[in-house]
Amino acid sequence: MNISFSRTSKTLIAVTPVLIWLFAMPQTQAYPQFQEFSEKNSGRNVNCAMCHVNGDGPTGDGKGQIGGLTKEELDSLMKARSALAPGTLVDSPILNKFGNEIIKDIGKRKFLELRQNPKDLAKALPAQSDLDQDGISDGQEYLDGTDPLNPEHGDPLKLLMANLNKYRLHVILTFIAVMTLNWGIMQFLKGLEILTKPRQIPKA
Ligand SMILES: [Ca+2]
Repeated sequence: MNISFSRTSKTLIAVTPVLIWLFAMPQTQAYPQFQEFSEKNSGRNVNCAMCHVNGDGPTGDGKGQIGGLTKEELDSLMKARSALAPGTLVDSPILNKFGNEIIKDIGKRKFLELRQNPKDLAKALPAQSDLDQDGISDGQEYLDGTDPLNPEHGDPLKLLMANLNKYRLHVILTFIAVMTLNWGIMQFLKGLEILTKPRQIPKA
């Protein structure tokens, strides 16, 4: 009996720190609905890096993953998770700039509601928000499955149209210059033709 009690006590002593750690550690909260929707809607490969620091998501002990966070970062994480209403500046260490912006713009409560209808996340984000300034809104990049933090990454046609719009004055001036040059060359060739054309000597 004594031996059994002793073994039980030793086991409890051994597992207690692990249990304390498990309860003290923030639980991983992953929301794959959004990544799955973006990937399916766009036909592009979308991984967790669209919103998270780590492309493998928040689980693990790597950079930007819960197991590797410092005490200060854990405090920031808990603060970010309590930002239920929109308008709160959050700096979650497991989220990238886009992920933090989503929570700031719509709040954690709304974000959790949108799990039922992840398509509506695009409409919930501010239409003018374009974090990478490539001319394609964050919400549209979410629908397109492109990186909202990389100005080189976007739907090719939309990037072209955005750049044409952005540099329209340059495009117009270049067009005028090309047309003017073309006109000048045509006039030069006409003049050359006149000069080189054999003269018609009138018959006496
Ligand atoms: Ca963009």
